Amino acid sequence: MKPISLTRYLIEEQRAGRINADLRLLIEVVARACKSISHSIGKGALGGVLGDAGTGNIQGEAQKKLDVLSNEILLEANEWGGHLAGCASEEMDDPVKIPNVYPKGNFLLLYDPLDGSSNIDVNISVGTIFSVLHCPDGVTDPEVEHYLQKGSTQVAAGYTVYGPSTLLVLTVGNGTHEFTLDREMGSFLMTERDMKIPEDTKEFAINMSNQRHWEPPMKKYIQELLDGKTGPRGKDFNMRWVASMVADVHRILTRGGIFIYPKDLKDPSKPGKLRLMYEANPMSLIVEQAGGASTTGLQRILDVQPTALHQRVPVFLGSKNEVEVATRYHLEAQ
Ligand code: AHM
Ligand code: MG
Repeated sequence: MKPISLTRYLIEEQRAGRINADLRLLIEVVARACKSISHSIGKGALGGVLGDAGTGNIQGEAQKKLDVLSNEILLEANEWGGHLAGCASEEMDDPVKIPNVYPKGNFLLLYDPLDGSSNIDVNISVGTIFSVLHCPDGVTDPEVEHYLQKGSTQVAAGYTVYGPSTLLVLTVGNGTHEFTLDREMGSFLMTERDMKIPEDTKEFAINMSNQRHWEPPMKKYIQELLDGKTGPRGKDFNMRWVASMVADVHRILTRGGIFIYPKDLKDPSKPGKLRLMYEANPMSLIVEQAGGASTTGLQRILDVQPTALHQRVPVFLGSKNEVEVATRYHLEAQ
């Protein structure tokens, strides 16, 4: 049977009353922008888009040309559609207001335009992550405080992977579904409905080079996995680390695993590397909708009350039973 298109999926969700026309349009526009990003990335060195932009973002990270380009593509695609009240990005210090020449809608869009950007220049998968929130009632010019909503209030979340094929994984709160870009047709087609993360796993993803900086519960947890058959699980574990969260999370959605980016003591001022609002929250909704779990090591990520737009959090997500053990060790050490 021919797979259904993203457009048809969204229309069916609208008919079922799970999304409204504005949210459908918003997701279509984000998907269209991601196609354009995919196209630019696909050109590689021939498109003159590789390398550093020579600028930095609010987090002091050097921006790649493709970070800047992807951010612009998403901004331009979304600002005139009439479905957004505002948007915020990893690459911009402050949220962007919708220019007064365009109508405003009721949604807030947050995104990491190009996640895993250290991988761009070496031709390894990267992606876009996005989160959609309601703009609070009566607010027409949203400020930072209006974006600081718990992840559990997200109305949609998704990511793309620009890899051997371009994928879009999406949830509107009714399961997690995968769409693959048909490059000839130019449309996303559903290639997996209701993705499910196995509860148990034999695979973990973590940057092991930080091991000496970890806190004791983190060291204890990973040591158990490394002990393999002679450890408490009685089985050997495999390790994978792409260093693109989109690719690591996609592997976990496909065949299970636990992904961890913990707090470490290398830079005690940082409570983790990944950003809550446009990395951890959307990925957590996607993972929970696929039957997995996601915590900071101490609490469910979707329950964290954000205090800043670019706030960082530790992230433990994936196969439920392993996330539970790692979280228990951290809670016991409190
Ligand atoms: P980015 O948004 O600046 O690309 O950073 C986030 C990325 C994640 O995709 C990935 O999981 C992590 O950083 C890799 O970090 P490290 O290089 O420390 O292994
Ligand atoms: Mg990122």
